[in-house]
Amino acid sequence: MAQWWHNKVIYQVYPKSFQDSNGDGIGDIHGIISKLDYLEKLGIGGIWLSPVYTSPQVDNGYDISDYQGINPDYGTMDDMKRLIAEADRRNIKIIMDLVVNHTSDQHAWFVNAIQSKDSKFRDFYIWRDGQNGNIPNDLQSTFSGSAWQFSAQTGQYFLHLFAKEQPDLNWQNKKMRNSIYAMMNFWIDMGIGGFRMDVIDLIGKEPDQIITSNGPQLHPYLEEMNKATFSGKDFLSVGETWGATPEIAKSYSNPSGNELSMVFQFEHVTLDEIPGQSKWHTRPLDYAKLKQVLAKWQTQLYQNGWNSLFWNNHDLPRAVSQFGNDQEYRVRSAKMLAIALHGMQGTPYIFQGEEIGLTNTPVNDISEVNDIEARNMYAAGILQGKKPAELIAAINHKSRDNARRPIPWSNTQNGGFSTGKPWLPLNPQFPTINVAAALEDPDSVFYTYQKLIELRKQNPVLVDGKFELLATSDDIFAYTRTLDSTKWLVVVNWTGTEKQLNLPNMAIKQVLIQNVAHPLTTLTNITLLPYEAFIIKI
Ligand code: TEU
Ligand code: CA
Repeated sequence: MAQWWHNKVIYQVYPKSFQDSNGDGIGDIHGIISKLDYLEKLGIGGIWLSPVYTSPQVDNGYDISDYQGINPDYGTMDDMKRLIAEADRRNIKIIMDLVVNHTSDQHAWFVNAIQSKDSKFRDFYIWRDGQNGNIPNDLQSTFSGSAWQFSAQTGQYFLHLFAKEQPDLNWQNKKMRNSIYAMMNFWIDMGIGGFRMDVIDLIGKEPDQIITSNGPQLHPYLEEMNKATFSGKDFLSVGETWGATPEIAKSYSNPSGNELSMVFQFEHVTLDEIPGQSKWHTRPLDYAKLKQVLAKWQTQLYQNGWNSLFWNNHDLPRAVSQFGNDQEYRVRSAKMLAIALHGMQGTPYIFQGEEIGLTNTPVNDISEVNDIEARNMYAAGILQGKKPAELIAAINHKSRDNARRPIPWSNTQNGGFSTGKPWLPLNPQFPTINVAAALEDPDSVFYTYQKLIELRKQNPVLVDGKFELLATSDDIFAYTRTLDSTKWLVVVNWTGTEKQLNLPNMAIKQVLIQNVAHPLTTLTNITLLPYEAFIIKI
């Protein structure tokens, strides 16, 4: 069955860094509303809104203390209702971030649960006795160190797979699950268009068996959630699932639709990480492997599931810095990445700033680093005797702050993000890389995204066409999409050097989009320019 997100593109807003409306240096809901016309111009069909709920902001809102309240820094519930209505008027749906693997330690449930073993919310969280006066077991937190935190009030430990201020909810408790479903229905009834489900593949965990992702109860819980909340509604659900394989992704997103609409898988964005080590230990990207992974997901989910397509988000380095060239070929390689991704089957996601080719922002010192994940890694590294320079290099390469710098809207003070002091300084390149400059330049990255979004709306071949990888040298990614008698060809040179393309002879019927002015008359034995990319009808 065709769903609205099949031919639409979703745009991720990280509220803290999008647009500040009152000069406190923090982005807010009014700010988002003021930019809806811009997003409408881009052509998107939905906004994935990173958390705006009440939160002490230990992890920028991924630590929620009230699921039915709005963080005062961002606005009020009335502002939120207005955002939903104003977006709706522009045919844009709001997709809320749903963080239900854990809450904040300031959530009323946890504040009560930590007091006593008899608290009626005790079992909403995961408590264990120590082993011989030590932690219960070796489970590690994603943000460094043990996943167990001792609580003096009762002499037990609680589980936190992220920061110690983010205690994990106990999904084995049916009352807890029902409270979550009631909260979800509160938002669904308010008229939102979907949920992006934070680390949803962890909810079936079995901590005593050291099982975190893909636990035995994961799919039963999701089926139960689906029935209790969005089932039968025109509602997008996208799971964040670091542990998904294509097989697992099919069970989440198969067309019978009793779990989720789609999931985010991370295989293609973690290829630069050395297997078995943390994300900070990297190796050069292998382009042959990259296209093999992309092709595998395209082929395996065809008619059996639905892909999410993305290069970056608020947890990852910026796309053009990670996969393209953020210097000489910034604009061309950013367009190349857009074309490579938006030609494929699935729902594309754009992370704020990606549409203007925004780059990473290197730092020199840990004092410039905000993110808890990077700060904890640095502290742990120093304790282990690692050199600051080595740790800072890793941070510049992979830290989440790269994505979280405020959006430069113009070349004016603070890039037009705020009249006050931004909570995190802007990328110093804002005088040249900014939204106003992109809108003025008909050759900017923005208009490539705008055109790709429009092509998807207008052409069913981009939505339903079968994907086929073509044989080329490793540095070239070439594939076709075929629907009935329509066939489109996507060709991408991943690299910053010229490459020979040698495809079998085929007639070029129409050039749909390209990122360099390169007249194309044949595809046999031609030279692709650095980062050249195009889509043509054949
Ligand atoms: O991310 C899940 C997650 O595992 C990340 O912490 C990831 O390992 C890391 O950031 C990779 O760089 C989600 C949210 O997207 C993230 O922002 C939250 O910090 C995390 O969950 C906890 O809620
Ligand atoms: Ca503000």
